This record gives sequence, C-alpha cells and structure tokens, in this order.
Amino acid sequence: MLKLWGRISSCNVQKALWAVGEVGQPCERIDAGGAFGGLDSPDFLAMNPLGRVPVLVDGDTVVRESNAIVRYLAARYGQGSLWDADARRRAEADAWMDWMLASLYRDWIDFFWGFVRCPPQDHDHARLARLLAGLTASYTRLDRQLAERPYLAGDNFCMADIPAGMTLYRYYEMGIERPELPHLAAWYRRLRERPAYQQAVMIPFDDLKGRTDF
Ligand SMILES: N[C@@H](CCC(=O)N[C@@H](CS)C(=O)NCC(=O)O)C(=O)O
Repeated sequence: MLKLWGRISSCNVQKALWAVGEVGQPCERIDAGGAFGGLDSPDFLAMNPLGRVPVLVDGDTVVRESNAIVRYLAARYGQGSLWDADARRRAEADAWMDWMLASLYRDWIDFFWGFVRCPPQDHDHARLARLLAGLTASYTRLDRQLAERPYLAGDNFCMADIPAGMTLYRYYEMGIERPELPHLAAWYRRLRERPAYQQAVMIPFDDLKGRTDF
C-alpha cells in the first residue's frame, strides 16, 4: 500500500493526495509537519533531506516534491487517464505544471501567507495588493486557456489540472474580491465534482488562520 507523509492542511500534501485519489490506489496518510512535527527526525530526513512534506513511499521507492509525486503517480498508475503516453501531448501537461510552480504558485502562496496566515493587524496592504494583481494575471491567463478547452491540457482531465486546480478552493474561499473569470469558474465547478478533489482539497483552513509558526 502507498504511504503518504504529511498533514492534510498542507496544500502540497493535498495535491499529492488528490493524485492518489484519482489513480484509485489504496494509501495510508501519516500526519507529519505543522503541529504534528517530526520533519527533523533522522527517519524522516532519510526520506526527504529537505525536511518537508509531502513524501510518498511506494514499496522501495521514495518520492518527494509534490509535482514530482503527481507525475510519479500519473506515470505509474495513471496511464491513459492522468498520464498521456504520447510525449508530444504530455509536453503540454508538463508545461502547465511547471508554469504553476514558477508563476501562479509564487503569488498564490505568498498571498495566502500574507492574508490568511498572517494576523490581520500585521497585514502589509501594499504588498498584498501587488501579490493579488499577480495572482489575477495568472488566473486570467488560465481563463483564456480554458475558454478553448474544458481542461488545461485538452479535452480530458489529466495531471496538468492538479497543481493549478489545487489552488482554486482557497482562492474562492479566502473571502477576497475576485474578477469575473467565467471559464476559470466553470473549470473549478468541474473539479469540485470529482470525489478525489472533494476529499483531498476541499478542506477548510481555519486552523491555519493567524498561524505563521510552521
Ligand atoms: N516544493 C515542495 C514544498 C514542500 C513544502 O514546503 N511543504 C510544507 C507544507 S505545504 C512543509 O513541509 N512545511 C513544514 C511543516 O508543515 O511543518 C513541494 O512541492 O512538495
């Protein structure tokens, strides 16, 4: 059975857990990180020298980094669903996954920390406005892409949808003003119908509010 290390409140754990659900593999999730701690123990550092969750263990194979875990699960268990065997088509999915980490995620995670995790009295409003502008630009880019296709890399849901799709639950639930982005909203509605998304990503984040200690 797969083992996934990491607290469910971690967005990167959610990404990995969503992919696990999509490939339908049995998996034991072990709480680690945050209030659970344990990331600096020798056993954990032997799995991930960076001391971060998620970590996936599949028999003798240990995989760290959430996008690498999504790709591993897709390649090993998601042939024809999450993973496209055609390298030319798969390149499109890969491009969206890398763009998520390099662009969308940077503004998204900094905004989430600055707005949700940072206590309201310490908010840096000018910085938050800059981050939100960047986030809006990224979601507008996604909206344009999704005007032409129902899923990020084409007609079908695949691994490309997982990293960027993970960000949407918190984006829509943070209580901020959002521009009208109809194609992004339609994609989010489609993702919300997936049982694996409901179980792994639609997790209230009240326990993270005002917490900057992990
Ligand atoms: N690039 C890594 C980032 C991993 C990361 O920063 N994980 C956070 C949780 S989202 C963590 O381990 N934080 C320490 C903690 O939870 O105690 C990935 O995508 O997996």
